[in-house]
Formats: sequence, structure tokens, C-alpha cells
Amino acid sequence: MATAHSQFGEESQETRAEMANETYTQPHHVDDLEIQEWFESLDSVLEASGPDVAAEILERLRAHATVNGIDLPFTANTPYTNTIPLRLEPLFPGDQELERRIKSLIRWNALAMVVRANREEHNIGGHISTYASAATLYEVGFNHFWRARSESFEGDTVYFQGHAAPGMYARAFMEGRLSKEKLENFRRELKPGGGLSSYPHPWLMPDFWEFPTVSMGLSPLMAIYQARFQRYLENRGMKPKTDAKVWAFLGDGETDEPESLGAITLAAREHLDNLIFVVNCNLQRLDGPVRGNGQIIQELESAFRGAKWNVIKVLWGSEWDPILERDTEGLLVKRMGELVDGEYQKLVVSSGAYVREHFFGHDPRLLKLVEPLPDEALRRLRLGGHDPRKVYAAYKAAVEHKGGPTVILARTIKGYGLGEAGEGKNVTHQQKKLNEDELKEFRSRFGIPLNDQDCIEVPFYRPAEDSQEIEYLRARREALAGYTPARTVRSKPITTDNEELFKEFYEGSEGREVSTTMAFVGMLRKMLKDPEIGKLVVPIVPDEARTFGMESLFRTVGIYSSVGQKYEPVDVNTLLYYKEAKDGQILEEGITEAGSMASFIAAGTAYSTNGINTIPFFIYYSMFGFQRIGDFVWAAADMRTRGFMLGGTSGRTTLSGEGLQHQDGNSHVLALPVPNLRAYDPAYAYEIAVILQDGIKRMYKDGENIFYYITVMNEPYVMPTMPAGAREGILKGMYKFRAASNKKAKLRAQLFGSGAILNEALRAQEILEQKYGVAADVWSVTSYKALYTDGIETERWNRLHPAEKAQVPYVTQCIGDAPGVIVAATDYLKTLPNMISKWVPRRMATLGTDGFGRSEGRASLRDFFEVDAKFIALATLHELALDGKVEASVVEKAIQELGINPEKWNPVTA
Ligand SMILES: Cc1ncc(C[n+]2csc(CCOP(=O)(O)OP(=O)(O)O)c2C)c(N)n1
Ligand SMILES: [Mg+2]
Repeated sequence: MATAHSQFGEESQETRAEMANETYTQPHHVDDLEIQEWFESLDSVLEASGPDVAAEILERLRAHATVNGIDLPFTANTPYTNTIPLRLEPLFPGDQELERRIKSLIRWNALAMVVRANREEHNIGGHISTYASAATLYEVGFNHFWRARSESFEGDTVYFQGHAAPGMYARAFMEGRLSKEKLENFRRELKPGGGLSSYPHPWLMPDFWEFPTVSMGLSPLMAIYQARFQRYLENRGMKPKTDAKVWAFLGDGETDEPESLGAITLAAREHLDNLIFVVNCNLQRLDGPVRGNGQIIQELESAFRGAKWNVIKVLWGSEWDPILERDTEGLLVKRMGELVDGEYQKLVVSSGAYVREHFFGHDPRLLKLVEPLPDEALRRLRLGGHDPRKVYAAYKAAVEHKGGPTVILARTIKGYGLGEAGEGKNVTHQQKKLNEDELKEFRSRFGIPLNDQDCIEVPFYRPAEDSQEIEYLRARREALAGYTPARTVRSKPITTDNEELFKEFYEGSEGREVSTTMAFVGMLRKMLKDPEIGKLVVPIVPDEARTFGMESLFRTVGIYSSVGQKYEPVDVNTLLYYKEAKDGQILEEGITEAGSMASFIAAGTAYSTNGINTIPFFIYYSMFGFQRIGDFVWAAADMRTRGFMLGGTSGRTTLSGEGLQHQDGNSHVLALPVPNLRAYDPAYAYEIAVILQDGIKRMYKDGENIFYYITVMNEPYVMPTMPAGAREGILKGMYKFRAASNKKAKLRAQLFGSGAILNEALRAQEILEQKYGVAADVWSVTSYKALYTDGIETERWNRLHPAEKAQVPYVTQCIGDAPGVIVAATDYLKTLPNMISKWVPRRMATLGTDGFGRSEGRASLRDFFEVDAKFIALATLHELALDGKVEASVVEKAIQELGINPEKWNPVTA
């Protein structure tokens, strides 16, 4: 607390401000009797007329106070106590003792998994303390709330906290769903018979996990958009309205990730009462306390209440209830609110005597409240998140809450039950080994039926099939329709190949100049009208529909709004007015690429989560895709998301004017690491049509777990007709677009172009032929990634099958016998073409756009980055000179003739 006077005896401005603050926070002397009277009258209102009337009186009292000049400080907080008081607590419907025994066994097996794995392989990792703190939060859900998916009901959707995974495996073992061998191979997925993923990974455990949650912050955001997407499906009449819920479990430390709280206002705005967050507030993260000097629970409460969520705090266990009952003056609750989390953490690891002295000893009246309790009882005062009755009450209230989302802030102890091995300690997150004494203590504390000798071997323990525990656990799950987590693919494949749908786009634009974006939007419009896939299409835009010329869709298919349109839009008299509708099809997400990607993921996994084959098309400013939300793309890949991401306004030199923040020459490189993502940089409408048709078929008819990234551009040019036989090459990554006219020429070249730069290669072809007698073939490279993947796969096969006839990479097949020098030009980094150079049988010159973009016109940008026709021509001549086919002087002359300044800026460093 600051002192009232500075060291010079004068009050600084800061000190005065602090003092002013203190007038609010420091208690003034209030007459005990007077406060007692106020409390009693409120109690009698409560008793006689109920909480609503009491709340109304308090609200009016507050208004009265304001009118009379009482300046009440704003707070979105409630006192530091349980939101649900004892008298409103429902009866716990389960067998509490049996559930405790089941939970104890799960605790043991979860711990055993980690300890055994680390005994066998040092440093294999795993986490004990997260699940230890959250066990009750999960078990109450498993036993009483989460309904499995079935044919007749979609079930509840649960995002499990990634680091709590051992607990979910241990439960599945108890349920008989996972064998001992599987548990033995935790974090050893390559062992014979397979193992268990460290964290939830649908890619590696596609029958078990639905959502990858371990990259913190992703699951809360994904859960919000998941809940919203379920409403979207209901409001569009694609599935019946149900009371299914989306639950997301997160750590309190995890809430520091901006994504965690970034979309909470959306959840309230959309009235998502199908959404429940459970924040496991163990007050600790990896290194230490989440808010040592503050209170994470109160901080989260005010953020969520401010965003209009229903907040339920579960802070104190039942043992506190009689003490709170005796506290007629509210002193205990006040004291509870005074401690910072660092102090609470200390209390958790301290003795009952310490708790008495340092917590209750603050005030003799508090001491009196706990006088009858021995020290041991004080040490055993449980926190709310470890008390099934309190957790059950909170979950029930959350499930029954109407009109908005609920967050449950549950206080727990990190490493609960680990005792000396880490309970509540700063090192607990990393604890992976327990010594013999610690194991025995844990065993005894949770009543695991193992003797000392067996216990130190840390065996997995499952009671007999006909034991009370197993029978109870199975009965509970049967009552809730089956087991969870479980991932199933419940949608039916589409039936057509959509050949007809895309055919018209193979024809070209008949002399009209259009951009590939316009061409794509044309295809989207056509898909939306299709009798089979039309309804399934989900267009997603983060406030860029006009940029991409999609505004005509506003009117035709409508923008989704859960409340329809409560206002007359300003442009209602225009043809393309801003139409919001309850059954609108477009997800206009506003300026959130992360949120849009979360919608993309929800729509792209609805084939399993919701049993509906929705086909998302997420179109966005390409620079704000992988670069900004790359981790969501990775999660989408893990989740086997299907659909199309469209990087609009792409290309470092194709997007003119916008400068270095917007001009994307990176995304195709950033798309490389995502294994099941197919990335294309098409130049022409028919290329896009071929890719979309094939993609829809592969994902939605054949059920492949791939998704697509396609860049589209805003440079208008004439779209040619598809050359005969181009189709296969378009999909495989390259095809010859225009052969040289004079195949007999002495000087030959092969030019690679992609996207809008293909047109520069075609211009270079003309320059080379007309001015320098070079006959060049021009190839459209639609996907360097596809060529690269094919190259490494072929190489690998050959290495592993040395005696068999060697396979030839596709790029070598294309270019192997093609005559002349090779030049590749791209609007992306040079590394993209360079990746395939080892399978190109000769040297290859590469032009690309490494460096920062510029605000400029296209021609100047292409000159600056040295990717235009003249630079392609120059590179070709230079390659011919290197081969001794032309003199260096020819190249030098060409530099002059083409108007190139050899001393110009270097775009890589400028
Ligand atoms: C994006 C991201 N950054 C960092 C980590 C590494 N990490 C794993 S667990 C952890 C601490 C988690 O604390 P909290 O969210 O409070 O969960 P608890 O284990 O306490 O329940 C961190 C930093 C991660 N998994 N994801
Ligand atoms: Mg934590």
C-alpha cells in the first residue's frame, strides 16, 4: 500500500490518486448494529418475496444512492464466494461415495500412465497435475451431463483441456474402451499395437478425439464458433433444434491467450445458451501463479460479466457452508476477497495452524467462526472445484440457463492429491515422477487397493467387470447414450461428381477481362444454386465480401443473423441490399480471420460433429491467412477439416497499391508444412473450376481428409479456353499451356509461370521469339506444393525399392525431354520453384518476390521485383549464355533494349 506522503513530505499526483482510490477500498467505520439491521431486512425480503424482489430493491437502492450523490464505484464483480448459495443447491443425484471411488481409480491410472511412461523412457513427458486438479470437473460431467452422439441425437460437444488427456484415457480404460497395452504406450504411438497421443489429436486418434485443444486459446474460440455454427444449422433448417450443449474446458493460465477471450462478446450477442465454458482455476500455470499479485477469478468474472455471460463461481466446498452460515456479518466473504492468489497458493500448501493464523487470524471475529474446528479440519476445507455437489449445482444451473452462454469459474488445487510430490507447488506442472513414499501416500489418500509392494510398481488398476464401480460407471454412460469422447463420421457422401456444374467455366471468358476472384465468385454463385450441394455451401467472409465482388450474394442467399433483420437496411432500395436473415447462408464474420477460421473448422468438420456435409468456402485477404492464423490452420488439418480456403487479393505484385502489409508473397510457402492441405496458385478460370470440381469430389464424395488453399487475384484479363488434356496436369501441379510456335529454332527455353505471373511468361515468350529468336514453351505451374510432394514421395519410394524400376517424379516426366533452358517465375518467394529444382533435369533460373511489398501499380511492382516479362526474357537469355548458346554481349544488349537498369534496387533488401 502506498504511503500517504512522498519521501519529500509532499503528496505527488500519483499518491493523491491512490489516496482517492483508497477512500473506496478502505473500510469506513460502519456501526455493527446498523449493518446488522440492513442485513436482516434484506434477509426478510428474501424470505418473504424471493431473490428477484430482493434484487429489484437493491437495484432501486443503487439508483437512489446515485440520485443522492453517492458515487458508487463501478464493478462487474460479485463477492469472492460461490454464486450458488447452499439453500439453492440441488440434491446431488448420484452415489457420491461410489463416484468418489471411481474418480480415485481414474486419478491413479492417469498418474500411472505418466509415471510408467517416464520410467520406461526418460523425458517422454506427460502431465499429472492438470488432471489431478480437474478430475471432479470432468467426472461430474461424465457421470451426469454429457450425452454421447447417437443416430437420433447429436449429443453434447466437449472440448477437453489438452493437458488433462491422461485423465480421459484413464476413464476410457475404466470403461473398457482402451486396453492396458494402449495405456502402457502413452506417448509411444509407434509401438506395436499403437499407443496414445500425448494430447487430443483427431488426426492420430480419429475414433476417439474430436478436437485438438492443446495449443492454448484455440479451443475456447473454436468452441464459441462451434456453438454458433450449430445454431446456424438449426436456423437454416438443416438439423432439428435440440438442447445439445458445447462445453469447453480451459486452464486459467490459458485465458491469457488473446484468442481465449477474444470472441466472448460474440457468444453473448448470439445468445448462445448452448455454450458452457469451464475454467479450471487452480491459480497456477506452468511457471507459477497466474496472478500472484491479483485474483484471476475476479478478473475473469468481470471480463465475462462485462461481456454479458452468465458467470457461476464455484470457489468453496461444502465444508465451508456451516462456517459461512455462522458469518452473519459477511466478514468471511470480505476476507475471502482480500487475499491475492499468491497468498491463496501458500495457504493450499500450509498446515491447518497456518491457515488459522494467517487467514482467520486476521480478525478475532473470524477466528471465533472456526474455533470449534481442529487444525486438521481447517486443512481439509475443500475448494469448490473438488466438491462434486458444488460442481453438479453449477453444471445444472449452466445447462438450465437461458438466453446466453455460461462460464463456470471453478477453484481447484493444481496437483491435487500429489502431496509433497507437488500439490499446489510451482513445479507441479512439470512433475512426471513420484518416489516410493509419494506413491504410497497418493495410494492411501485415494484408497487404491494396492499393497506397498505393488503400489511402487504403479500398475494400472481396473476393478472386476462385475464390481460396483464398473457397473455404476457403465450404467451412468448408458443413461447418457454411450461413451465420450468418440469421433464418428456420420454424414452421407454426396452422390454426384459435379462435372456438369463446372463445365461452363472451361470455356473461357470470350474476350471479356475478368479476375480469377470474379471467376471464383461466379462458380460460387452457381454452386449455391445446385440442387445437391447448394444448401451445403457455407460462404465465410471476414468483412471483405465487397472486396471480392460477392455483394450480389447478400441479396440472393442472405447473410446469416440469428435474429433476422430488425432494421430496414439503408440500401433497401438497391438491388444488392444488405440482407440479413435468420436462414441466411453467408457467414459474414466481421473483421476476425481467427473467428472466420473457427467457423471454417466448424463447417468443415460438421460431416463428423453434426453429421452434415457442409462445404465451407472461406475467402479472405490472403496476407491475413496463414501468416496471421496459421495455428488454426494446423488445428484444422489435425481435425480433418474439409473445405476450401481462398486467399483473395493474393500475390506480391498482383495486389497493387496496398503496400508491404497487404501484399502476400508468402502464403504458398506457409501452406507447405500442412500435410493434408492442397495448395494451388491458378491463373485461369478453368483451372479453378477443375480444382474445385475435383476437390469437392475427393472430400465430399470419396471422403478424403484433405482441404484446399487456392489463391485468387484481382487482376482482370481474358480467360482462355481450357486446352485439351490439361485437366490432369492442372491437378498434379503443371501442364504445358502454350507450346513454342517454332519448334525447330536453335535456341529453346521452357518457361514456368503461375497465377497472374503466367501472363508475364506468355509475354516473355513473345519477346523472346520476336526479338531474340528463342522458341519457348510456357507451362502453367498450378501447384509447386503438389510437385514437391510428388517429388519427395517418388524419391522415397525409389530409395526403399532399389531393385525395382525407378519411378519418375511428375515434374521430370513433364520437363525431362523438353529442350532448352529453364526459367521459373512466381509472385511468391523464389524458394517455391527452387523446391522442385532437383527433379528438373537441368539448371533452373528462378524469379520471385522475396522482400517487402510496395504501394505501387502492378507494372512498377513487377519491374521492382524483377518478375515481369522483360526480366523473364533476360533470365532466359542469361541461361542461354551460361550454356554457351549466346554471347554475353547479347544479354548485355538485351538489358539495354528491355530498359533494365542493372544497378536498380535489390528488392530483397530494399
Ligand atoms: C499456445 C501455447 N503456448 C504454450 C503452451 C505450453 N503450455 C502447456 S501447459 C501450460 C500452462 C497451462 O496452465 P493453465 O492454462 O493454467 O492450465 P492448468 O494446467 O493449470 O490447468 C503452458 C504454458 C501451449 N500448450 N500452448
Ligand atoms: Mg492453471
